[in-house]
Amino acid sequence: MDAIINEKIVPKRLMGKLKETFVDNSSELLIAALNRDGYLFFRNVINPHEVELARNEIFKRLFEIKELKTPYHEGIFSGLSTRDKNYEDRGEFWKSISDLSTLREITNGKKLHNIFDKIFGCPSIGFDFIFLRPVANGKSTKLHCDSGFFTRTTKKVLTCWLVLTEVPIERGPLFIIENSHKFEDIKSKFLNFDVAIHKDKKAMIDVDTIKFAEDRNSKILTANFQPGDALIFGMHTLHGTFQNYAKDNKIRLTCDVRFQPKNEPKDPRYFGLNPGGTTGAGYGELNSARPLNENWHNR
Ligand SMILES: O=C(O)CCC(=O)C(=O)O
Repeated sequence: MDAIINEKIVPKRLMGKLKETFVDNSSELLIAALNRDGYLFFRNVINPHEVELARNEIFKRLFEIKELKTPYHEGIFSGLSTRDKNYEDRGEFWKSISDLSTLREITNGKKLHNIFDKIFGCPSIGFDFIFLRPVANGKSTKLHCDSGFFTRTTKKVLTCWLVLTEVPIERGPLFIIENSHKFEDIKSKFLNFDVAIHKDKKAMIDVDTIKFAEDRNSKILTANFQPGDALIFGMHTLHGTFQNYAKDNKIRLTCDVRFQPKNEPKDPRYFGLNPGGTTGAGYGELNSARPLNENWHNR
C-alpha cells in the first residue's frame, strides 16, 4: 500500500522502517539508542487484551453519538455525529472519555511508567493530560516537533505514541524523519518557542514533507503498527502522520502521552485533576473533542 502525505504518494525509495528496540534492554542501551536515533520503538508493550478493553469502551462512547457504525468494536466511521446534540460541552465529553479507567490503566499504568524510569534512569511521571486520537478517513497530522508544546518547565520530556487499533500504512500511522533530532537549524528555529505564547508562529512546519526529507537525505520512517505498540521520541524529533485513506473507513485510534523525570519541575497545564492543556482551555481545545466528521485545526 502507498503512504500518502498531503494528497501525494510518498516514493518508495524515501520510505524506511523504524528500528525495533526491546524493553528488556538495559537503561544504558535504551539511552544510547534514543540519543542515536531520536526514538525508541517497542512492539507489544501493552497486552492486547488490556488495549481491547479500553478501545471497546471508547468505541462504544463514539457509537452512542452515532460516529461509528454497528458493530462498534470494528471502529467503522459512519460519517455522522450527534456529539453536539448529546453533549453541551465538548471538553467535558472528551475529558470523560480520556479519564476512562481502562484507558488510564494503559497510558498512566505500571508498564509505560517502568519503561520511562529506565529510559530516564530515574523515577518518572506521566502527564495527566493525554491526547487520545480517533482519526477518521482523510485526516492527518502535519510535520512538527513537540518542543513548543511541552518544554515550558523542563526540556526533559518524551512523547509516547501508543497504538490502540491496527494502523497499517493506509490508516495513517505516525512517521519520523530520520535523524531529524540532529537538524541544528530546526532545533534553533524552535528553541524557546512556546506555541501558547508566541502566537504569531506555528508549531506545524509548512513544507512539502516529501521534498523536505529528500533534500535532507533522510528516509521517512514508519511501521505497520499493532495494538499495544509504543513509539517514544524526543522533543526535537520531527514527525507527522500519513493520511488515513483506508477504504474500509475504519478509524485509527492512538493516544499520545508525555513523561518526564519526577524530580523535574512540572508544567501545571498538564498535571492535576482538571488540567488546562496547552492553551488552558482543557480537553475542549483538542481536535479529538470535535465531532469525527468535522475538520481539524492546525497549531
Ligand atoms: O497521532 C497524531 O495524529 C499525532 C501525534 C503526535 O504528533 C504526537 O504524538 O506528538
